[in-house]
Amino acid sequence: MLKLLEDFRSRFGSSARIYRAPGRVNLIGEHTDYNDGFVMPAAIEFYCWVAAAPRADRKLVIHSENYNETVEANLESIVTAGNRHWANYPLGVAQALQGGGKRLKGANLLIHGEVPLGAGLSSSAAIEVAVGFALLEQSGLATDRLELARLCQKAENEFVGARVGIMDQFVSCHGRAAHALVLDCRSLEYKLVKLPAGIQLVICNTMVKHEIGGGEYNRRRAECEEGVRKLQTVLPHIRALRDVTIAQLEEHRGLLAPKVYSRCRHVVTENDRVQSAVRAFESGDIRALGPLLGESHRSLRDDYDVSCRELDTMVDIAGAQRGVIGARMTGGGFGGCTINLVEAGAVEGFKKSVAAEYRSRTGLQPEIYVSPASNGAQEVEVIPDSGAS
Ligand code: GAF
Repeated sequence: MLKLLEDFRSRFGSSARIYRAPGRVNLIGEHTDYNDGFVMPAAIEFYCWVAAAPRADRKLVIHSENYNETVEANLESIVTAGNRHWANYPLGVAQALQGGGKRLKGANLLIHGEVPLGAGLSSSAAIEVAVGFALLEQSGLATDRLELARLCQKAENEFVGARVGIMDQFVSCHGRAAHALVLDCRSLEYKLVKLPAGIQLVICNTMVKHEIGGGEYNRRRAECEEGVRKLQTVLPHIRALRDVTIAQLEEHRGLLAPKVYSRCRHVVTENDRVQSAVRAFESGDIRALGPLLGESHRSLRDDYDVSCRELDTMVDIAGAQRGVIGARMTGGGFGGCTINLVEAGAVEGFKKSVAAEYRSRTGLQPEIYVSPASNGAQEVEVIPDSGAS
C-alpha cells in the first residue's frame, strides 16, 4: 500500500493514514438478513483501501482511483452526487455518521477498491465501512463496530436507495481471519465458526450481472413483507419470516399467493439450513455441508427466483469436480459469484477444469478467486522499508 501513500502525497501534498475494510462471501443464509433471520458470511482478502488525512475546514475531498474522479462535499450540507454515482457511498456514510451524532472533521480521502465491482462480493459495504472507519478515526471519535455497521446500512438504504439488510456491513466490520460469522440478524448477536484447515473458500465469478437485480431485490423484500402481513392474520405473534416454522407455513399456505408462498418457503427453509450448517461445522461433519449448499442453491433458483443460467451452470460444473464439498450461488443473485468449499489439495485442478468447462458452455471467461477468511475493518500500518505492497 506504499503506492496508495505515494499517490496520496502527490495528489494532496501530505502523508496519510491507511484504513481498509473487506468484501465478503456468504457461505449460507441468503436473503434471510432482511427477514430477521440467520446468515453465515466470511470476510475475504479483497479490500477497499482508504488513505486519509485531516483538513482544516469542514470539507471532504474524495478521489476514487477506480473511477479517476474527485468529488467535494461540505460536511454542513451533504448532497447526492447523482443517480448511481460511486461517491454516494462515501457521502452517504458521512451523512449517516453525522446524523448519528458524530461530529466529523474535514478530510482528504483517496480510495482504492479491489473488491470486484458488481460481482456480489459486497464492494459497496467495503467502501462504506472503510470510509466510515477512516472518518471516525480521523475525527478522533471512538469506533463502535456495531454502530458503524448499522450506520453504513442506513447510508445504503437511505442515501444510495438500496434496501439491503445488515449482513454485508456487519461482516465487513466484524470479520475474523479463518472464521465465518453466524449472525442473528434480529438480535445482531454473532458467534464465530472456525473454518476447517483443509478446506478452502473458492469463489467463481460468472462475469455477468443482470440489470434486473436492483429492482428485483426490492420486490423480493416486498413479497416477504406481504407474506408476513397475511400470516399475521392467523399468527399474530410473528414479526418477520424468522418467526414462522415450515409446519405453520404449510398449514396456512392457502392464505398466500403462490409466488409469495414460494418466497416465504425459501426464507423459512434457508434459516433452518443455516442452523444445520452451524451444527455441521461445529461437529466437524464437513460432508454434511454439501447437501445443505445444494438445497440452498435450488431453493434460491426455484423458490426465490434470484439465480440465472450462468450461476446454475457454474454450480452444476462445480458439483462434478473432485474434492468439492459443496457449491451454491452467493450474494443477492442475478449473476455474480458462486461459493465453493473445496479440499485444499483439489483447488488447482478445480480452477482449471471449472474455468475450461464454464468457458465452453457459456462462451465467458470466468474469474476464480481463492481467499482465506479475513479480519474486518482496520487501520493498516505501512512501514516504508518493509517492502510492503
Ligand atoms: C445483498 C444484500 F446487500 C444483503 O443485505 C443480503 O440481503 C444479500 O444480498 C442476500 O443474502 O448482498
